[in-house]
Amino acid sequence: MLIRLLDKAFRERPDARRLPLPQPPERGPFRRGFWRSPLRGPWLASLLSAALLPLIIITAVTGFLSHVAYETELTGNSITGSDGILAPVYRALDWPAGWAWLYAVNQGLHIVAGFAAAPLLLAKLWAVIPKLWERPAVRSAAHAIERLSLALLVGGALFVFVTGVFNIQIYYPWDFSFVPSHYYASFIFLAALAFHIALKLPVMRKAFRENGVLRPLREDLAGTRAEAPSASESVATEPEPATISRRGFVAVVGGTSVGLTVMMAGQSIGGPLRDLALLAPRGRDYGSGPNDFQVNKTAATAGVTSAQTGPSWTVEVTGRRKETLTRDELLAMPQATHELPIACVEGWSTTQTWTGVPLAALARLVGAEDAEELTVESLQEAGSFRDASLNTAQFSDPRSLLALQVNGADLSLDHGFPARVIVPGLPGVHNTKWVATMTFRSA
Ligand SMILES: Nc1nc2c(c(=O)[nH]1)N[C@H]1C(S)=C(S)[C@@H](COP(=O)(O)O)O[C@H]1N2
Ligand SMILES: [Mo]
Repeated sequence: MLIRLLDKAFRERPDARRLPLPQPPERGPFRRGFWRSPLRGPWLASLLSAALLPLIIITAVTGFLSHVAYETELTGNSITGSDGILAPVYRALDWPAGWAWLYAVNQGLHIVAGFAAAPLLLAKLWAVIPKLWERPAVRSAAHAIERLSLALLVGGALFVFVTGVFNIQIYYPWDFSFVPSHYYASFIFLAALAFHIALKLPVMRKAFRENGVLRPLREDLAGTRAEAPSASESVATEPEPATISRRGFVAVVGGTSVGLTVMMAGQSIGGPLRDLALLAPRGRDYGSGPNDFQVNKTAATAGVTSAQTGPSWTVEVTGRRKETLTRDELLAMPQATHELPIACVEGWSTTQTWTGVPLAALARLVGAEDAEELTVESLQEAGSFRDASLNTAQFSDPRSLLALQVNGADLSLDHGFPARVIVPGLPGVHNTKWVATMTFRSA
């Protein structure tokens, strides 16, 4: 409606009545005849979009929830802020202190759905690529707005996907920081997507009405013909004979998506499925014995040496009082054992049996049961790992531990020896390894 009005205004302005200038013949990809695949057209684009949408919704919702769990000091933000539209959801779930496995499931879904969407997204871009080269580049005001929204849509989609994958690989060939850019780019992407859906829903309806939703999948190779060129600029005007049927194309793209789903799910679900996680960036072997499970950053990578973690190690716990405890003193306190997952933002998780001193007992030790915040610092060089910050519900949960042992053995150096934090339901990043200081603060 708005678009139609704009379009009309544009056309009715007197200076918009241009003289027909002689146009040079279009060349290369700008010539519509350059694009020859008979598969391209509104039906294929619509089918891929219909498959993409639920995956994008899952990725978006879990992404916002992950942001809630990750940034424990939420600032004013209308989606994930403490008064944001998602606030009732995580309050109802009693997240993060509630269900221990919640973040593992959330982040598993985020990464699996994101990866599953990738082949569909690339196929969709392939299906509509002639539009990128469309000439004239701008036909009307409406066309200009649509193309601008497409630039934001495609740019946003590629940006969130590429930064997400690079983050999993802990590879940062850029100068901006991942969390805010991935987060804010998703707003641009989703806004452009909402606009795109509103604009294209009629096109999709028409494509499905005219071709049937699944009917073109019944055509064999010989029966594969281009749609009517009038249906869209993406349809070839001079199609070549098909080299793959539509169902063949859909099977390859869908198969790739399912394959990625299985591989990415392997590392979140774990157990025997972990062996399928062929693309897992952290590999699939982590040594042997009770400490044989995924390591995010090794002690060597973090620059933590055995001199720092030797017999002279102590942890400094500060509240109303200050206590300095050796590892033996911690072991002499009452120990608790809980089975809890480490659920990394990268999508992998691993559930182990942890033994150590409840954080609540340490709070009591320094007279800080009523503190509002616990900040945990690592031995790791300042600045190279952010301090974990836990709220009252999180550090008072009886399952929250300063863990000393895992699966009945002492922690290995890579898993945070002499002591590390383990809390239920939070992203792995809050489970600080090689703990040096713990500070309870009141408002
Ligand atoms: N000091 C320190 N603690 C840390 C990290 C780190 O890099 N340095 N990584 C965090 C992240 S992102 C995760 S997912 C978990 C991984 O724990 P693991 O290596 O024992 O599996 O540790 C957390 N604790
Ligand atoms: Mo992590």
